[in-house]
Amino acid sequence: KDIPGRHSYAKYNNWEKIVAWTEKMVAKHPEMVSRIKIGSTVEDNPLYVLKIGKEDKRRKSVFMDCGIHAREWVSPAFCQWFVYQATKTYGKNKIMTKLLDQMNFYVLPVFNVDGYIWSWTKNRMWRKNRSKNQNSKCIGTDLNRNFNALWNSFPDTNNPCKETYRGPAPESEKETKAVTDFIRSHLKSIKVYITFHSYSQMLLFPYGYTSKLPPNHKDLAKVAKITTDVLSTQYETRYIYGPIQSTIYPVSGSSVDWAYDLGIKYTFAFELRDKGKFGFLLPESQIKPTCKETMLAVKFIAKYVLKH
Ligand code: ING
Ligand code: ZN
Repeated sequence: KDIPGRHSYAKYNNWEKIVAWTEKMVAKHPEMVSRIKIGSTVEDNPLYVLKIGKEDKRRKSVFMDCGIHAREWVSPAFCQWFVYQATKTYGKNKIMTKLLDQMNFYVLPVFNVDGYIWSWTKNRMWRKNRSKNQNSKCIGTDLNRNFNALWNSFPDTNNPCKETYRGPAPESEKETKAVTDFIRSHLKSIKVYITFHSYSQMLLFPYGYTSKLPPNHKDLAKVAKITTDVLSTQYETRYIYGPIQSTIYPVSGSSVDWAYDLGIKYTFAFELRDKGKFGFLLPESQIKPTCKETMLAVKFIAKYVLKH
């Protein structure tokens, strides 16, 4: 299972391996998995979403993205694990079977493909995408500041040399535009949006751009509480949860706030392991444990929304 040079769920896989893996998943489960090219990146790499579930337009669906920030490698690892486990346990695990019988999952395993490649080849700590900026030598936009959610309201994001540069306009980046177009065109079915970051062990929900609480705050807080409890049942990993602004920091232009304001009532961001000991450089030995506990959490959220 863990052969050197091959794709492995217990290892970090480079972009080339992830692409080959998407093909393999479709070939292995043609009745359940399909690959949709939702756009391409600045450097002309494809943006692939894997759709898991059976064809049915009326279904509810969950949209998940991983790897919006290049260096957060455990995040794409989770998206791969999710697809693998979903297909493997369908028909065996009661909850997964029920979920896939009634919902579709759209999984974008790597959102920021160019940045991910850069973090593998040139700079392990790269965060942004790789687009050129006018009148600046600095490269890249922070895709999680590039969404149309009170975009540019915090002044620290308008310097192209900063890690949190918001880009020249909302959805200025090809990657952001591909994802927002896809979500808008599937909005009828998408009931849950989840984005995966690392690290900090937090479960975050709107808002980041204001200290105001969203209309269904109580419900979100309840779901988040149970979700973090469920997550901790696997290895006793502790997560904190709460609105982005008061739990982590004020952020404008984030994907979670954008998806929420678009009308998706359940939008969450996971900050996966750890709490800073290894940070972005989470050892490969922690990939599987991280994925297993996170899987429980995601299944709970999906199950909850299916019922409500
Ligand atoms: N943290 C996130 C960031 O973009 C976050 C925190 C998540 C903010 C979701 C807003 C919405 O700053 C990391 N580590 O990237
Ligand atoms: Zn991040």
